[in-house]
Amino acid sequence: MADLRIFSYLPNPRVWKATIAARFCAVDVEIRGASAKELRDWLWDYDARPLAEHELQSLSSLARTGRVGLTGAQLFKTDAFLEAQPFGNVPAAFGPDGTIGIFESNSIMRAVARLGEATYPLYGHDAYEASRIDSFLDVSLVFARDAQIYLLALSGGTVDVTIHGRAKEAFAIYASGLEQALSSRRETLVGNGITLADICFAAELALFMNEHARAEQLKERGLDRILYPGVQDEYPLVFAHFARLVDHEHFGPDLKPFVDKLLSKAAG
Ligand SMILES: N[C@@H](CCC(=O)N[C@@H](CS)C(=O)NCC(=O)O)C(=O)O
Repeated sequence: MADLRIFSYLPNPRVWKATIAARFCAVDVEIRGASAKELRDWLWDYDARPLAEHELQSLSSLARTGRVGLTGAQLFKTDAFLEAQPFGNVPAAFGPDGTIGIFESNSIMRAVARLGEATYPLYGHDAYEASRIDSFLDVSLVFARDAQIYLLALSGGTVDVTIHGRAKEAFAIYASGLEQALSSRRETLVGNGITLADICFAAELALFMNEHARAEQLKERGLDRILYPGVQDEYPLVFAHFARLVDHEHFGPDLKPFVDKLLSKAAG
């Protein structure tokens, strides 16, 4: 049995926070899921699985309306799922027997680091380093909130100047802080090795690169690209760090194909 099971729509950079961490510290993580569209016909449960046509009818009492990302969709979330996952979101992680639910991708990644701490110190060497890592995870979540609103609006075709402006400001604050943190010739955000702070950063920036696939829509609405072609010169250390991480053997399997695909859209 895996150390941790994660259920999510796939591919999802938030899930990669955990799978990248798992490669560093040799934790066995099982991933279950399918595309966001297909998850509408899945049972949302520790034992998540696709539902057969006849089950979709008989389980209609479980149908709950999605609110974030899957807005308005009827999702079949069991009572046990909601007991373990009170906010009902994915990625949703579970301990081995499914009773303990862990939610929020940063916390799921922390669970992996704690389970594998004897193998690799992804969560720092002491209370001070761990807390500095938490500082980066907290600011990442603040950025991620505005980024999520922006990306969902882009995918739903509802982006406007206010949503765009908030995301632009959030990115500027996030990237400036990271640029500052990397400025004294540091190769990682905390201490001397890769930690959860770097993994979270790489996954969040990869997720934000979904903007590259929406350039046409932004143009139509007279909005600029937040990740415009010159953004690398504005935050050179941030983008150099990102490039290093994407090429890393434990990040590459998840991030490289995804990032390369989005970069080719940006160029096209
Ligand atoms: N901050 C959360 C975001 C999770 C989230 O918002 N998930 C959305 C999809 S993007 C969801 O599961 N929605 C299900 C619903 O609305 O019922 C994380 O990092 O895990």
